Amino acid sequence: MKLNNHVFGVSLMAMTLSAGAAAADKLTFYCSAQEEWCQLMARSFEETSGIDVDMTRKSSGETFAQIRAEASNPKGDVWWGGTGDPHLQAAEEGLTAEYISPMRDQLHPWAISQAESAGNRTIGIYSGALGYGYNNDLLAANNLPEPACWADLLKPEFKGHVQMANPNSSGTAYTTLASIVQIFGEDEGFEFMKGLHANINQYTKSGSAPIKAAGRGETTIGIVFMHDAVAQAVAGFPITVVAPCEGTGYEIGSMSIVDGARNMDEAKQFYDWALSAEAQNLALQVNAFQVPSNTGAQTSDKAPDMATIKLIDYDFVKYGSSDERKRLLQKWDEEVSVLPQ
Ligand code: S7P
Repeated sequence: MKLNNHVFGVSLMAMTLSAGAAAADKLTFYCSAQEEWCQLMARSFEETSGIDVDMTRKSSGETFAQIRAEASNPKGDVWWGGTGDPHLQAAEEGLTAEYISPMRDQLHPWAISQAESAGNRTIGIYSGALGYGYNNDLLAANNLPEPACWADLLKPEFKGHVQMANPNSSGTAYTTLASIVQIFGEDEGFEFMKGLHANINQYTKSGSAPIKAAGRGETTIGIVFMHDAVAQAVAGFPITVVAPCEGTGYEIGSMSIVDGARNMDEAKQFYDWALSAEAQNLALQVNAFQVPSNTGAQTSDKAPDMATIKLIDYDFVKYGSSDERKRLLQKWDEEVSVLPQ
């Protein structure tokens, strides 16, 4: 498998190979799930298909920005993983291609409705609820109360104890912003984000970084998808996972084919394979505890039980629209991120 750090000499050597040699099938794969899962998907698809995969892992917002920047000369073929909102925005902006996979009838309705709302330019591959996790040892060492609600994170005693990602780069953090606005209403939601800002010790680039930091004891609380917090607990870190009492948002992790992909056939082949139960079961090998979109794929018994979490009726169409995503991010940049801490 070729990763994104190509060695120049190797490319040069390939270019000088005899002109008669047939070029190998290849796929440029943009991945926005966790690194280990991205690696496993790339390697497994290579083994299954014989197609060479060049994988780059970036957060959801960053990948969206890259695909948009490359629109006049697309370099990526398929974008797999990451929260649905930026996939929906890419669809609306015509950055991704329409495709109806023959695998579609194997999927849960929520995965198909994601496709239908985007003119079949994206599709759901997994879902997961937003929440947070805290480090039990740090909480006790700092004599802090056990948080159970979003509102608890605004308490003055949590100043400097909370970490989340930047919603511009991270799909997780954009889901947080959009969920808070949907739970509390826009005015109160932005007041919440300002209060939260006062307690934040760092905005990270990647969405799952805050709970990894909590696992290492570098922050007490990390706002993340609950499945990312479970992964840290399963790895043996002293993490408690919280489904906030007011209710919470969730993601439909998505996949899209880049419009004008250079390797369109290979992209479709990957897309069909990635919707299969067999490919989705690979998640179990890398402690990815999302709910898979193929009805025949297995959900880990450690995955947060979506049926017991108070989920809001997340408006994917509105919060995945280009205007709304841009507007909310700009408002957060101008009214929240600039405030002193
Ligand atoms: O780690 C898995 C996961 O939480 O990562 C995706 C996430 O959007 C990528 O990270 P960013 O927040 O940095 O964009 C989620 O889709 C996925 O469940």
